[in-house]
Amino acid sequence: MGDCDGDGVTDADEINGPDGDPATPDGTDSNDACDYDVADISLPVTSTVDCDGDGVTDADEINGPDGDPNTADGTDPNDPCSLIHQVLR
Ligand SMILES: [Ca+2]
Ligand SMILES: [Ca+2]
Ligand SMILES: [Ca+2]
Ligand SMILES: [Ca+2]
Repeated sequence: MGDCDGDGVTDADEINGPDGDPATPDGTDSNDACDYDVADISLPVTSTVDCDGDGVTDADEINGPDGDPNTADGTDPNDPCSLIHQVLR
């Protein structure tokens, strides 16, 4: 399973979209690290983009402090007001 843009969503999931059908326009761009469905992320994010411009990379926002995108310790990569707040713990 490739993830060409490193946004944590496999190319297949990006192209097929939530309904698994590549013929419907619900997919995301498998070559755009800022275009993805947060719910479809299954791999650690490896891109270095900061899509919402809050100064925290999408990788840090989605992976969270434990580096695992499957745990709910990350922040919203599309919300510039949602930052990593591990210092508050
Ligand atoms: Ca991807
Ligand atoms: Ca993408
Ligand atoms: Ca960010
Ligand atoms: Ca954010």
